[in-house]
Amino acid sequence: MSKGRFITFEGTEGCGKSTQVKLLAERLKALGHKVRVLREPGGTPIGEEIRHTLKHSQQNHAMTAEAELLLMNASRAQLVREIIRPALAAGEIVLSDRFYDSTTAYQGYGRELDLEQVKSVIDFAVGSTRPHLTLFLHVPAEVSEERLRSRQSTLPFVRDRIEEADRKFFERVAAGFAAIAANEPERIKFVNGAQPAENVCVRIWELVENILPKFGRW
Ligand code: Z5A
Repeated sequence: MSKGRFITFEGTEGCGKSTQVKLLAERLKALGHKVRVLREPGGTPIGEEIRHTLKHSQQNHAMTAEAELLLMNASRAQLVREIIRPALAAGEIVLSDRFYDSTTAYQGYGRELDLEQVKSVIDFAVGSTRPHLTLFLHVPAEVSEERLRSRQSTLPFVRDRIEEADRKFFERVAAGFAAIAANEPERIKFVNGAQPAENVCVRIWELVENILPKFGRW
């Protein structure tokens, strides 16, 4: 087993993942841990190009669900081998803003691809590299919509193909996350993301502390 720890953050858009990844990284670094912060899709030069193709490229309008599934996992296969495995082997704590549960939720439940085929593609991309802990930040749809509205009002508009999906798609994604979390209660911990960010951070710390290696006893 590798010496490091791998923690992933999951949930619907605007659930507060990026905010909590940042807060947790700061806390871990202050305690002397070496921390690696990643996001998906992306996280490597190749992955960031794939991210652009998936989200913002002017040429992506005709993308099929199958191509989307494979591109998400091409980015992931690169990230696992280029960054995650070496970082874990070196004893780092790797925090990723999304990982393969997002594929199951978005491409499996959301795009309604066959869940067994989705699982096969994920297994091929990640092999034995699995999170030690996954924090599933749950927020009601109205909360997430309100947060995204207020963030958008402060930023210039950037087209995002995935956000162009209809409301039913995002409802299936949210239901998918709930089903995924219920299936794997040992790994995936439910966190109420609708609370103030400081409270969410306290709950996350309680869960993370349990899986941290004690210094000198790796
Ligand atoms: N995707 C996929 O389809 N398949 C896959 O396998 C993978 C991904 C890996 C990535 O988009 C897209 O790719 C995503 C899923 C899909 N698509 N969609 N739609 P992204 O990386 O651009 O964005 P995101 O992952 O969806 O996250 P986000 O929208 O940036 O939200 P967040 O990171 O969860 O939240 P945040 O940025 O921390 O917070 C959002 C706002 O709320 C912000 O203004 C905060 O200041 C505020 N906030 C945060 N926490 C709180 C609390 N507790 N109270 C009040 N306000 C808060």
